[in-house]
Amino acid sequence: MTKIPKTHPRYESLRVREMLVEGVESGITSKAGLIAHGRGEAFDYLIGEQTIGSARLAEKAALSVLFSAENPVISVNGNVVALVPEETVKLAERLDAKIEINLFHRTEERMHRISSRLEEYGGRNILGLKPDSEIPGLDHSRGLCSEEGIYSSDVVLVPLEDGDRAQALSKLGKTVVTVDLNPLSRTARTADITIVDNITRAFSNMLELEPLDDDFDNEKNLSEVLEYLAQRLTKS
Ligand code: PTJ
Repeated sequence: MTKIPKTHPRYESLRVREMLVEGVESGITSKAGLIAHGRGEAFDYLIGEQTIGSARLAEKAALSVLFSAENPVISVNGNVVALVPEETVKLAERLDAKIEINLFHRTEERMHRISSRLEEYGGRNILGLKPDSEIPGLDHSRGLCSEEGIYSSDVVLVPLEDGDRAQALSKLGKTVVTVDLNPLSRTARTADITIVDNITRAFSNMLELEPLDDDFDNEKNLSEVLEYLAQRLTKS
């Protein structure tokens, strides 16, 4: 991994990039994951690389639905595990949730590497390696899931997700919580709760914040994010 000097003005952003590069080199992250990250970075730049008020509210609302779920599941991919492996394991512990690996670019080798990385951080009983169920409406490998996990879950936290899966999960009657820096994405629009924050901050926050059991309106929250972005773009 390239060592980034701490004095560099873009230290944090470059450090996170290097985590993704390491993810690709160790067979965890797909090459397409780098492009997905670039899109996220652009939106992060626009929101000022900080957790904005609307995101904090969504994080608290997400904690509330996840804490009260019967069978909460955190669905992870190669980007999530490159960026927040430790936080994912800790969050699953905090929420008493299962972790399931679901890959867009699924290979058995990546599945095992991702599972091993989570185990290095104390993750246990990682689901998804031996899928025994399918999410209807998705083509074969993207639809694969675990009966014990996603299929029977009531609330799914699916960060950095593609729109098709978020929609299919929603159609299956799941409460969908996502983390997505793009407030305009199909996933962001489909989810019941969308956290517009970098996953590196969102998961850390969710380990600290207390749940807020209030009526959460995702559409209103996303409008507030867009309003915030518009103000930043027009104010300078
Ligand atoms: O590991 P795989 O094979 O399952 O592939 C995973 C990727 C991420 C490549 C795949 O799911 C994909 O192509 O995703 P998309 O459709 O590009 O969507 C990813 C979304 O996550 C985009 O809207 C990005 O803006 C957003 N995003 C990227 N990085 C971050 C992020 N959101 C929060 N934090 C980030 N660090």
